[in-house]
Amino acid sequence: GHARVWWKEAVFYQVYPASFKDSNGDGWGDIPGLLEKISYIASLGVDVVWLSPMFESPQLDMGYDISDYEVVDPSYGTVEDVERLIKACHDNGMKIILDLVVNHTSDQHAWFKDSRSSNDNPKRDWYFWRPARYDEDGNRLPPTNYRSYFAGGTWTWDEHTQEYYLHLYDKSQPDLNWENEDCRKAIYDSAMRFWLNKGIDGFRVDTVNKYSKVTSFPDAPITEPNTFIQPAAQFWCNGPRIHEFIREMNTEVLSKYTTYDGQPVVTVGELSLTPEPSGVLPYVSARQKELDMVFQFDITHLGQGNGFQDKYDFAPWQLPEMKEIVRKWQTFIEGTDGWTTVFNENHDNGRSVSRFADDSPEWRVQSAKMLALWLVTQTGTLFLYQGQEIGMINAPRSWPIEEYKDVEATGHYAEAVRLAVNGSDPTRKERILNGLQLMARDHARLPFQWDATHNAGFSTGRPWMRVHDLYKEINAASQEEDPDSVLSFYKRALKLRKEHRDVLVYGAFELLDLENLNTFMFRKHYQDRTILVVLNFTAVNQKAPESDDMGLLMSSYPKVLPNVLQPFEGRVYASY
Ligand code: TEU
Repeated sequence: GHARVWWKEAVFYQVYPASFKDSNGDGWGDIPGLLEKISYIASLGVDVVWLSPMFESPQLDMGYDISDYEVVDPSYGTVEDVERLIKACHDNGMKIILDLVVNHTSDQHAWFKDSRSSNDNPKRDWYFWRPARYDEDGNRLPPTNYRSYFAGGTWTWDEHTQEYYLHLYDKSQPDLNWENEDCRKAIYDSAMRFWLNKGIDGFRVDTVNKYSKVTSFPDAPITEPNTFIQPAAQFWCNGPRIHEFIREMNTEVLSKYTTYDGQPVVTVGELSLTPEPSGVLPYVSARQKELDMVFQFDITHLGQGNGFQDKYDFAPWQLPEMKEIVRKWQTFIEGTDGWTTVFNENHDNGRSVSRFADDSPEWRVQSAKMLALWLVTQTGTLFLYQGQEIGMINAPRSWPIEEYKDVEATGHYAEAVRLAVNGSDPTRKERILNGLQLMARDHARLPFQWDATHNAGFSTGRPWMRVHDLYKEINAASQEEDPDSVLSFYKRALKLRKEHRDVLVYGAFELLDLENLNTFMFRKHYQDRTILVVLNFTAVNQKAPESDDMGLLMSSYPKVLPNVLQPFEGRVYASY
């Protein structure tokens, strides 16, 4: 079996601070607001708070563009506020981790300002600068043809020093050059030790597999017609020195710190673009001393089109595909010293009820409960995203595109309009809009729905993102008092996970009935104990499975029918 460690059994709760709770009426969530809600978070049965970036930032990518790691953005509060937050979490028996965003900085970071100031500045080499190329007609071309995440290429021209710099994300997010040792040391001091010394318990590590690139930067083969920029992840993801860099970060920094209660600090890295277990395992194998665990994103890619360009071109999927994904990442750690994570929401994705089940008024509550059982019964460390516990759903489809604020959404939409207008893909605008309505990152960033008062109790001012039309129907206050609410159900489900942690957190996963398009069934095994999980992913009755000698532990319906699974019903049985 797997070694027992605190963070394997812990439930993590992600807070996206801009959208959680505003204390000063400027329409933007803040740390004092979050402090008011610490007892709410603790009451859920959560063990660790993961706080998304609150560092100084121009906010072009919502704080994932950091201009000073050691300063808290004034819109969120002060370093002292965060110190108070760390203490409040600990006083409530919870740990707290921060986001570590060190693949890139903001172009407003002092390091980048120095780097771009002259070709021979000592920090020139802290970022990737390359000369232009020229075609036969003498037109200037970027060093390579790589496509970036938010539409557009990965190189931006700098007039002043007459070179291009690399950015995998927005042009305001230049990539740091991890090849440079001084740069790595500065990262460890400023982004890591500064906060570890203040008592945080670990990090969620942003884009961790992109620190090492193929620095000769060859052109990518042309796989997408009609465009200069091409997918090129093979040259900037999981690069040649990646494991060396992460191991160094671990030995030099992380291994020297403990949590407030004297245990090893925790890391969870983001591992996009690594679809095979053989590529993921080295990052999380305990003896490698790199990361404790990673997010692998197959599950949130369900419904997304291929590659970056078509991410929002919705691709229909069926339940067996989801089952295969779950099986793959549930079982890949068997017989290894690695670990896995369980999640289906974060700040980069649409809401799970809207994407994986049914967010209509008739079924959204049942859908949220069924998805809760799906999560809490899986092996690995569980991550919940704010609002998931009250069944928050996507923004209404009737909202105009102007309500979408995210740099990725606006980039993809503008590109779709361009390709539609120039005739190369006439229906693209409608298709991408449809995809954004389902999968845009904006959906998760709507203000938290606290209660039925003005602005859902999020802010007394004008919220930076529009409040969901349904906040009077879906909010935490009304659910607190209702034993049948999604919130009350989540609390019970998290308790169930803790009580049956041997089987639910550590057990072996066995998928049943892969081909079934309507129900998702699996068993969990631990020694001689078995748990059976049965989930109806449709809005109609399904046949309940044989569960002969097993006892019902929990159902998402108040009244369980013997041979029938009701719409979106979930059930958990145990053999002990
Ligand atoms: O995202 C990293 C990333 O590359 C993707 O997994 C993610 O899906 C993103 O939405 C791109 O489509 C992280 C952060 O979670 C994200 O919010 C930031 O925009 C990004 O890094 C850049 O820092």
